[in-house]
Amino acid sequence: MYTPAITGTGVFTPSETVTNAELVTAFNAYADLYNAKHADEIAAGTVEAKDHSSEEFIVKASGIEQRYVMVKDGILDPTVMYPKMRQRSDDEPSIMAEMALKAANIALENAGKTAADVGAVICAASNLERAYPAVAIEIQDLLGIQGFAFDMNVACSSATFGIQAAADMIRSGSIRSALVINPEICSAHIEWRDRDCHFIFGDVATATLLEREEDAAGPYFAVKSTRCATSFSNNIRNNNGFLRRSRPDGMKDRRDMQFMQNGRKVFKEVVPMVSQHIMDHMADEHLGADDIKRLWLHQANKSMNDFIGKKVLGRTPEPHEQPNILQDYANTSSAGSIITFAKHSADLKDGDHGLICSFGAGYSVGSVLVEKHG
Ligand code: CO8
Repeated sequence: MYTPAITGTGVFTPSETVTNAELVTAFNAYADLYNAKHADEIAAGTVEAKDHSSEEFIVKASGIEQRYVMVKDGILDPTVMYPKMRQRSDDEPSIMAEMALKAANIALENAGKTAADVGAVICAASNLERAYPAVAIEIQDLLGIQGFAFDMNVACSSATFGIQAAADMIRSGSIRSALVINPEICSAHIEWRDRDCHFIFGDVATATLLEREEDAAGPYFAVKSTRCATSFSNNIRNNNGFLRRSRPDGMKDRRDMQFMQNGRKVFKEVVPMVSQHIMDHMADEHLGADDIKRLWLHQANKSMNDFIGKKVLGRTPEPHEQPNILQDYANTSSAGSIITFAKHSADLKDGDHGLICSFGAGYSVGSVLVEKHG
């Protein structure tokens, strides 16, 4: 048995941002157009008028101040309200592979390694731009990596489930190393025309290089153990899929083809589930709250993280003990906890323990307990 270690991480941040102010202006213009168009039905009570969104609500309810997006064109146009992406030919890199490549190269450089040192690629994300061939195999090809690659999807928990898969393979000796990559284009999946969720998501790609501990070329985080759990819930759901054309209303622009959630229920049900999951994981490793130097939590909602941190540590965490990046990035689905880890882990000292935890649709929750070396 070998000890797996996180030896490098990379974050690719898109160049375009959408601020809350821009978002709310566009949404309110869209709502006004919609209400004018449906004035008669609204007056007759057969159609519900759309209320305005507000910056104050967004910051108070979520902690989000802005988000990065791959393509801004269209998102803020009240007659469009989705990112207008260019059609790519089958002979050029897909957009997910392109952003994955950027994150992967940063992770490799960060670890002092090259593609020749990598044995497998896992593309783990909440949305994959096609069914096949696997995006992971395209990334493998573009990087020139030997071995194998596959895609996996556990929504917001894709990164930690991917890390568990890679860590288990390294531990058993079936591979020496793997890149777990999380390219998330949430902007193409959310419903920008729904004020309940139009502010939630952003785009990014993260990459995590896992190797055998003895192969690390610099400081690293040994993966002490991982823990994954799922429990079925319809509270975060998307009904798009390959059966869509075969349904009675075919390709109609139906609301349930984009991200849907019952946010209040998610909040109430997921916070205790995640807190217990982390506490059980720590107890099994004989670690108390004082033994954990840092929590790198999934970045969906600031209050959610505040509740989880307080429950797990038994006190209000200091900001450096449980850093957030959602104010800048919004919810980037599976990538959120990895961005936080990548940006807020270099200062940990030899022997310090920390825990990465993601959670979301499924429901799903995954935790990775790490120990700093070097
Ligand atoms: N502006 C002004 N008012 C608003 C707005 C807005 N934009 N939106 C809602 N309101 C109103 C509501 O209508 C409501 O009005 P009323 O009281 O009259 O009914 C009032 O404000 C309060 O609304 P909520 O109860 O919904 O407000 P909350 O305080 O609960 O906050 C949140 C809403 C932020 C959604 C919160 O519930 C939350 O964060 N919940 C957890 C969500 C979460 O973590 N979800 C995980 C999803 S991510 C995931 O799992 C990955 C899925 C796959 C990835 C998809 C990629 C795109």
